[in-house]
This record gives sequence, structure tokens and C-alpha cells, in this order.
Amino acid sequence: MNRVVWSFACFYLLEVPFLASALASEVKRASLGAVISLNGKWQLMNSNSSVSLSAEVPGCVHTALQRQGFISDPYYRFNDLAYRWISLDNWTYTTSFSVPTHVRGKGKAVLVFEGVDTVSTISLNGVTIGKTDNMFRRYDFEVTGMLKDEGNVLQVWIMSAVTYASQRSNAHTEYRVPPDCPPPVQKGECHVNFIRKAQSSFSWDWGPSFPTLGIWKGVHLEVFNTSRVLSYTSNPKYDSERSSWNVEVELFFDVFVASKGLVHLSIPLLQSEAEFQLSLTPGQSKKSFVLQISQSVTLWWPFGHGDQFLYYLTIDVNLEGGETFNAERLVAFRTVELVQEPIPSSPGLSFYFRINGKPIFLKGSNWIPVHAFQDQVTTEMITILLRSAQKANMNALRVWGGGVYEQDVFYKLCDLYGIMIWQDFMFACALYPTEKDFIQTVREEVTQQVRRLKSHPSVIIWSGNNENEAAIATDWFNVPAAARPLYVKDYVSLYVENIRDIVLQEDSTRPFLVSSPTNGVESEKEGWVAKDPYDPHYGDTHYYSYYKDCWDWTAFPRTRFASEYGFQSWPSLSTLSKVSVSSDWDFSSNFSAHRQHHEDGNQQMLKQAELHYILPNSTDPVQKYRDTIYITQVMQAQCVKIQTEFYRRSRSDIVEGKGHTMGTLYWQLNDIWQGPSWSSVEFGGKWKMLHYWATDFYAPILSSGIEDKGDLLIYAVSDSHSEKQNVKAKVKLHSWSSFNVVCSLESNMTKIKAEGSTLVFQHSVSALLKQCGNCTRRSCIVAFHLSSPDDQMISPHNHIFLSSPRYAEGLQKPNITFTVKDTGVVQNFIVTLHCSFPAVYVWLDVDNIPGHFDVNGFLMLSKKSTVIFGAWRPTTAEEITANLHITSLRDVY
Ligand code: BMA
Repeated sequence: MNRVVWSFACFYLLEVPFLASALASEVKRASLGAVISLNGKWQLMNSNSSVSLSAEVPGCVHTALQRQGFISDPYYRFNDLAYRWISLDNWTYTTSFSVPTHVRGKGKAVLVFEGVDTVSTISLNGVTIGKTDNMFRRYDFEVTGMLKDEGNVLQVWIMSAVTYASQRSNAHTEYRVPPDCPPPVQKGECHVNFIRKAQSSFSWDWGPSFPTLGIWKGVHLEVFNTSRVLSYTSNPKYDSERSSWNVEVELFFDVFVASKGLVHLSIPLLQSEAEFQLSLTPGQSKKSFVLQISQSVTLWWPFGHGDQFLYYLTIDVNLEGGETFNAERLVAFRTVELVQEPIPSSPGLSFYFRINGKPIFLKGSNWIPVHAFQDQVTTEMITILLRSAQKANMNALRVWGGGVYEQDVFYKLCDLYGIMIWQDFMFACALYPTEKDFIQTVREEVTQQVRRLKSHPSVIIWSGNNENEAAIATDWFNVPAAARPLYVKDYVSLYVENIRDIVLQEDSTRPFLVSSPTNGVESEKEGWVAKDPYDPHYGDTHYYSYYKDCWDWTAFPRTRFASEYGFQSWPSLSTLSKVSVSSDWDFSSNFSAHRQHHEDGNQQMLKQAELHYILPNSTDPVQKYRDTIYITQVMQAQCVKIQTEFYRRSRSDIVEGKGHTMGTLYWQLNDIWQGPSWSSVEFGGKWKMLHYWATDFYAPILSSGIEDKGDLLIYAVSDSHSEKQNVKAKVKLHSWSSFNVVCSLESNMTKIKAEGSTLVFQHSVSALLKQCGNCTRRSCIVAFHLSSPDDQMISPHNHIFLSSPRYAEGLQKPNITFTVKDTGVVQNFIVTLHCSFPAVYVWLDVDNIPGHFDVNGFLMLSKKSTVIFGAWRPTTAEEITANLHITSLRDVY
């Protein structure tokens, strides 16, 4: 079913004709030796053989059980609890295969497991060939001499991750490594920090507990005479002495027989090529080569700052015996620096990214796993999400440390789209053990992941973990004071002495941070665990406050970099209805409580909403449920907008020693299932109101209004690096009760700062209201935008309320009616709206028709408006008409 929901991404794929060919590149055209895929149908059995079925590899037990009809959709209603038994059992995957004699005759045979989830013992023809304990690693097991022509039996026995984690925790007797278990509201499993597996798979505050088991990535047999290439990397580096670029290429070999050959590197578009002698001796080795570029290159820029120019690099290895290895890869030229230096009149240090020498404000969000069953994540799902991010003017995402290192296609798309990646290592919200075997497996994981990902220009920073510095510093787990040094020692050992050490050795082209949030170099000075990792004078911060009025922008910490902040909302009824029945559609139902994994989450949403809106009170229960979902999305969009605009305005301000904010990554972009969360895109790809609004609050030129000490202030925030544009603010006061503009004002023409925020309009609110005659705080709203000297609109429309909409006077039911027409452009429909009174937070929802509107959740201050709906699958004006629901604030009470 999920496949169907997500299957519309081809429309996005079509949108970018280059995409398909770019994704298809980078395939190994030929490799040294023979490769036999063992993917496909395997047999799967539980521990007492009572369940036996065929299962796809790559895949997982849950997916197999569902596809074969043993269980229904695990996301349906309370099934996460009903299917807990699956994760508590142990499972065996079995396959048999043949190996042609001529292949077997080659020198060395290796079975390669690209990813096993997680703890397994693997046997071939009855002989144990290896064990796995880390889903983030690839495992290679030598099987030379163990293969037959036919009837080879390969078996993977997978132990319950829950049992394993608990055994490992029990065996750790000297001291606790907290937390033991997640909070009860998450209905999860315990001790996930003892297993190298997606930490959110044991439950999270936005996701279910599905401690999966499976062979989640491909399996193949490699047989070769002399050597094979394990992996290869390519990293452009700027050589400031020569004032030109080099491309460093590394080839990682597994050599069976000593051999010699040639390596040929070339970037045809830059007319650069070079040949190198290669001499290989038995064992594993890394060979590095430098291709000097003499021409000038076109740089790669983050989205919104220039093009994402990519060049093809070809790598050809020719061994004397005639064996060859060829690969093609996209490379991009860009530099990245994380700048932490003193700022005049502000204690502490700056914290911002400089790409190609230019300061870049990171605008984006946080990325979590796309599905609890990773084998079900398709390229289409990833494309939809990344295109949605880019459409919302995002240029950055943080791959959060409680999930998975994403699949290759994710990073390739980010390279193409210009989305910068803040890449966490997969450790989150916990302390971690440091036994030898744990450290060892982590070292291998980090080495492999850095080698896999470092060639992507989109990856701009590595970060050791999510919130673990803060967890120690602010004592989340009540550890006895006397034991603290022990935990700090473990922390430093894992993230600094091991992870950081490996990253610095493997990749000198991008910065490394130990944690997020952190004080960066200040944390380092304080022994890697700062007294207050949330200090706004240093590094990045995470900030959440659910009960405080989010309209009070003065309450937000004026941080250097906001890498997490956000508010929850519920996804649409059409998304929820796929996993619920109508009796669940009540905010106080068991279902509503069950899906909420954050303590008091449902209450927090309503309390926050109630500060400014009258809560829905329809007597029709389903209508009330729909309206309540709507009001949570209104609240979320409004809160995140206010907070994000505050950070963007702060980019060039220092107030009381704080400011120079240079990044906003709100929590969170996507969802793992259909439940309440901080996401702006629902599971299935539908945009919440917040996502529509992000398009505006992340616009390259933003007009942002606030009220400060009785004055209405309007700022122009510009990401531009060069243009010091002349702009004026155009301000209009509208009354809630009529379509007539009550009064219009214009600021003087102001030259606004490039890379900064400039005040363009200031007016006392009381004077404004007096001047406008017919307005009070409650009866009017202020709408504004920025215009160029020749009256072109250069920022999105924006508005500011002078009092809460719940006290709005004159706001009436707008009686919105609509017509839908096909525009004639493929899958684009024009919706014409008419209303009899001004309306606020006008929300269009077409239930299950995938696609999005050009604007949504908007203010309607004229009788007629038009909106475009772009569908992601073929549809008709009639289908849209039949499914379109329109809601505005005044309609819900
Ligand atoms: C931060 C994140 C996640 C969490 C989110 C919302 O702590 O790192 O762990 O889901 O807040 O609570």
C-alpha cells in the first residue's frame, strides 16, 4: 500500500530530465573478477519453525510477513504492539545457489553482505563463515575453497535485536549506561544504545517501535584472480599555492596476487587526464592519485546561490594480466569552512559555513528515516522529499543521528539539488558503552561510511552524535556526580579518540563537530563536554518550548545556529485514514493517544493553539477531528514561521552580545509513519501547512514584520552576496469585516544589506491605528511585502497580527466557494476561490490526490483568488472538485 501512496515521484523525475541519467551514472561498468548476485527470493523461518515463508533480499522480516499475508499493515492502528512478537523472535534466512566451475576456478572468493540488520551468524554449507553486529557496516567473508558447483547453502541466523541489546546491557555490570528504556509513552524497547542499529527502531518520540531484523541490503559473491576494488573516492581540493584544483582519487584494493598495472583518470570536460603506475602487493591497501586540473572550473553552489555544476570523472584500472576496473563518478568543485572566530561586541565565537569563500545561511530542516522498514524506501520517496525540501527554498538538511546513514541515491540527489548535508554519526540521546568490540565495530562503521560518502559535495560537515554532549552536561539521566568523569571519559573515547580521529584521517576536506548541539571549539576547550552546550554565544543550539507563547519572539535564544526547534502537528485525515477507522477520529480516542509518542504532546498542541485561536467546536465528530488537525497545523506553521523569521532577522544583528545567527534547521522534515510529529511533510509526501509556509519564510529575500516596544518594524532579509538592492516596504491595513483596504503606506526607498537583515519600515502601532481611522488591533491585520524601485514585488507576501485571531473583531464565516479547471499544462489545475468575507489560514486539502498547491494556508483579502494545484499523477478537474475541502479559521468554530 505504501508503494501506491508514494508512487507519484516519477512526475518529479520527469521534471528533471538530467536526473535519471545522472542517477544511472556511477555504476561500475566492469569490475576485476566475477560478481554473482544473491539477491532475490530466500527462505525465511522463525526459531521454532512455526512460521516459514519466502522472503525477498534485500528485505526484512516484517516486510516479508506482510507481503506473504502473515500479517496486515504493521502501521495499521495498534499493530505496532500486536506485532511485537516478530522482533522478539530469532529468524533464519536461507538460500541456495550455484557457482559455475569457471568462476569457482578463480583465485579468491568473498561473500559480501552490504548490510545485515543486525546481529547474525552466517554459515555456508554448514560451516560458520562469520558474524555481524552492526547494520551500518558492510561485511566481507572469505569463502575460498568452500564453494561447490551446485547446491551451496547460505544461511543467516538473525538474533532478536531486543534480546541482544538486553544481554549486552546485562553483561555491562560495572556501571549503567543510560537510558535503560524509552519513556512509557513511546511504547518501545530497552537498551538500544547497546546495539549498532537505527536508534529510532526501538521507538522514538515521533515513531513506532519496530526493531527490525533482516538482510536490508544486497548480498553478492565476488570471485577474482588477482585483486578487487573494495571502494573508491574522489575529492576535489583547492591548492592555494598553485591557485588551481586537484582531484584526489583513492582506490581501496583487496589484493590476492601481487600485480602491476596502470590507473587512468580523466575529466573530459576539463581536458584533464593523467596516468599512474600501480603496483599491488597481497592484502588490503589504499592507493591515492592526484589529478591536477589546469583549467578554471565552474564551482558547485548550494541551492539559491548558484548552479550545481558536476563533472564526470572516469577511473580506469588496467592490470597487466588483462583484468580491468572502470568507474565513472560525478565530481564537483567547492570548498567548505566552518568559521568559528571572534565577533566584535559579542562574547563567544561565530558559527557559520563558508562555501567557496562566501558566508551561507543554512535554511532547512532535519531528516529522519523515511520508513521503519528501510527496505521499503524507494528512490521515488527520497526524490519527493528532497524536491519538496528544495521547493520550499531549503538549501540544507541534517541527517539526524538517531536513524540511518542514507542510501547513495539520497546523497546523489542532494548533489544535484544543491542541498547541503549536515551528516551526523548514528548516535542519539543516550550514553554509549565503550567495550573493545563495540569500539571496534564503530571504527569500522565510521571508516566505511566516510569512504562511502565523502565524495559527495553536498556533505559539508560530519557530526559525532545527536545531543549526547548535552545529555552529560545537563545530566539527563541523573547519573551520580561521582560517576560523571567515567561517562565523560567514555564520551571522549568514543567520539573524539575514535570517531573524530578516523574522520580526520579519512577526510581532510570538511569540518568535524563532536556533537549537536555543541559549543564547537569552546566545547573542545572545556574537555569536549561544555558546561552549557546550549550557550547561544557558541556553536549550534536545539531549543524547544511548547507551553510558552510562540508568538513572543523575544523568548527565543538568539543563537549562532539553530539546528533544531519545532512544534508538533497532526497529519491530514486522508493520511491517518489509511491506518485508522472512523471510531478513531477523535482527539481523545485511544488511537490518538496511542500514536502520540511525546509526553503530553496532544495537550501541548491544543494549549499552544488556544493561546491564539478558538478551538474547533463542530458538533459533527468527524468534522471536529478534521478541524482539530487543521488547527494543530495552523499553530505549527505560525510558530515555526515566527521562530524562523526571528533567526533570519538575527543574521546581522548583535543584541545584548548575541546574534549573527547563520542557520535554521527546523525539526523535522519528514515522517516515519502516520502520526503526530514535528514534520512539515506527512508520511506519503503530503505537505502540511508548515511546508507551504517554509517556501515563504525561506525565500531568498524575506520581508519580516514584528512588533517591538509598540513599534511595527519590517525588515528585509537578503541571502544575496552582492546586490545591495533598493527596496521599499508596501504596507496595507485590512479590516476583517470588509474587502476595502483601510489604509496603505510605503516606506522610503532603502538600500538593503547583502547577506544581512535591514530595517526598512518603522511606525508606532498606536499612531498607525489612529492614522488609519477605522482600525483597532482586533479589527485589522497588517499585510506587507517588499517592492523594487520599479514596483516589482521582490519578497513573498507577509502579514502580522496586531492581536490574536481568537479576539479578531469582524472576522466572519467567509463562505468560500470554488471551481476547478484544467489549465492545459500537464496535471496543473487552477482552483478559483470566491469568498464573501476576508478569510485567514485558508487551507485547501484534496485528500488522497497526490501533489501540491502553489500556495496554501493563506490570507484571503480579496473576494477572488486563484491557486494552482500540480498533481503527481493523472487526475481530472472533476476528481479534484469531488475531493477538495476548504477550511479557514473562522470555519472551525
Ligand atoms: C530532539 C531530536 C529528537 C527528537 C526531537 C523532538 O531532541 O534530536 O531526538 O525527536 O528533539 O523531541
